[in-house]
Amino acid sequence: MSKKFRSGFVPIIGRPNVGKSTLLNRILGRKVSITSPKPQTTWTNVLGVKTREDGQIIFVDTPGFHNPRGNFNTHMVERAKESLREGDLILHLTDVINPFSPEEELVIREIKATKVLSILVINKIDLLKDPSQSKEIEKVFSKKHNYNAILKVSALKGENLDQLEEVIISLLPEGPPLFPEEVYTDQSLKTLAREIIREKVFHFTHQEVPYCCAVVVEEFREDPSRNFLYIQATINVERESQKGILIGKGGGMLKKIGSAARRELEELLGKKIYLDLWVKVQEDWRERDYLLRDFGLLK
Ligand SMILES: Nc1nc2c(ncn2[C@@H]2O[C@H](COP(=O)(O)OP(=O)(O)OP(=O)(O)O)[C@@H](O)[C@H]2O)c(=O)[nH]1
Ligand SMILES: [Mg+2]
Repeated sequence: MSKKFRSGFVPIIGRPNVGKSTLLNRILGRKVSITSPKPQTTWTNVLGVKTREDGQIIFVDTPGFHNPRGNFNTHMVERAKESLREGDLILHLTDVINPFSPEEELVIREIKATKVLSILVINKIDLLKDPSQSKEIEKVFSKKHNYNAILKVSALKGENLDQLEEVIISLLPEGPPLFPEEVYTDQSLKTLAREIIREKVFHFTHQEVPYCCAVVVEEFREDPSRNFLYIQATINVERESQKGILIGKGGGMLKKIGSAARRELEELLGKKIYLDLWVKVQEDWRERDYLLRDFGLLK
């Protein structure tokens, strides 16, 4: 007898920087969500759909869970909470670097409040010299919450991810696919372009600067006859001083960001791209909801 098809929403939740976006990309085998060594890289929920013979997992990558200060961060954490309420199964991602941080308590409190099934995923096991070190993490977490499963993985190296997929499928409800087989995200190419530019801003700038850069793609025009894409984007910063840093000496910084983003987008989209980047000051945009809406960071 053939097995029944299973499907459902699976939010990936965890404190900043534990590897949520890396995990999603690795499972899907393509980049849908940007990553960086800096915390709070993901700003909005990103859907990633994995369709298999026996089921469809609709992952929701979320902004890192933290105690928010300020308007924009409050919205970010709210998006993560929303995804939990809509989930059929929660992946709580932690890592071996800082598993006992107070932010974990915030995550566990939210998971408990939903009463939804949950899996604890301990990531970055490639960093452990002695694999038994993760036993202590397992012990502590299993006392805090009654997880339906606990798994150790390396999202970066792809370790144990097949097993994780099997466990996820087994815990999803029976149901039909919710997306056509060929769909792997709900994100438009225009939004992907915005995110890749933002990733390069995270890569090349430091301290508070990457957190003050809202990228808006103003034009996204295809020329099918020449297999060519014209993208014009603005990086909105909060202060004149940040504008100076982003443009850099002789425009050097903006050039670095632009060419790294263009190269990656050309690879991802398989097209030649002309990327036209601008920088603009929008004072305190993080505090103003109307600007967050304009920038596509708030519904
Ligand atoms: N060594 C190691 N590093 C990892 C692993 N998974 C992710 N990383 C690294 O951890 C850092 C953070 O990864 P992200 O995927 O951006 O983390 P995130 O949880 O999405 O972070 P936020 O979006 O900021 O909440 C990056 O430098 C990744 O390369 C892993 O399994 N092993
Ligand atoms: Mg992320």
